[in-house]
Amino acid sequence: KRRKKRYTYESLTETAQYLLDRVPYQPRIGIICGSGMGALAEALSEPLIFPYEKIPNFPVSTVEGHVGQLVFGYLSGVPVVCMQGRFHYYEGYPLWKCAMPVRVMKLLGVTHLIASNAAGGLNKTYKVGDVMLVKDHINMMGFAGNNPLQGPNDDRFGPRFPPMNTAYDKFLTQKAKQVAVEEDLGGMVHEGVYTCLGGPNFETVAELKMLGMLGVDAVGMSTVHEVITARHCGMTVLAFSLITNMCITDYNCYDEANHEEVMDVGKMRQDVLKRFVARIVDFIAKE
Ligand code: R1P
Repeated sequence: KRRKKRYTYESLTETAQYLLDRVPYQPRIGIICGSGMGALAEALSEPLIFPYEKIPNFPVSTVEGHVGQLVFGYLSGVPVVCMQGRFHYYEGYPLWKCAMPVRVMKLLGVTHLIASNAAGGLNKTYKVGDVMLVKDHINMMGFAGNNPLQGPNDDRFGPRFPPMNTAYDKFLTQKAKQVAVEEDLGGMVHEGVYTCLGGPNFETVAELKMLGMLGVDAVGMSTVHEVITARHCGMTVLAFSLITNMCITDYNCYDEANHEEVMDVGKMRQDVLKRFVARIVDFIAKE
């Protein structure tokens, strides 16, 4: 049997319905856990867990540090759904497939997306363990014509040509910054520009120098396609990067980026991030 090329509105509705038939409420907020940050989902009370392989039409996670399950539950008393494991382009999935859970969230009733990621700090003022609230992104893969919205547009999700200048909700980002400072996250809180590269290799020195010149503050391999998809279907977005390593832009430095370090920093910061996300959820619910 040939696999369907793309998800349709109908097939994603089927996926959402499968979940709604098994969860006695509609989640309001969707949370995506970055590498090593899966513990964010452990903060949910009364968790209902769905491994991706059990959910109709869902891809499966193949990366270490991404468990691969949807967790429904309550955070700060608010019904939420958490992706404990996301999909990356380098796993072999096209961008529209990587971002499909966002559309499922929309069909579940989610209005706000909180996307987290582990990223390399390019801005020299950043330190490992810092949090960067994403104020904007540069869609490098989009420059080359690779975009999750590529292909026929279904107006039931959103318009053919969605604007992106207001992708990251300014009000929510300011609030999150305030919360991060109040919670004394233990590191510094920044606002900056994120970019997503295809991966899976980490960047060369020349690539990082170029990105720095373009105004990029943190580099990763996710989030951008999720945010584009979320904004396309009218969701309010907050995104943050945990700086898990500093980008090496010096040819005389022989340190090397590695995924273990990325996950370790995620784990190290998991408790503060849990509190941080719980407070943001509380704020959104009361907004
Ligand atoms: C590299 O260590 C991995 O960590 C980041 C990068 O994108 C890459 O997948 O993961 P998340 O963006 O999923 O947090």
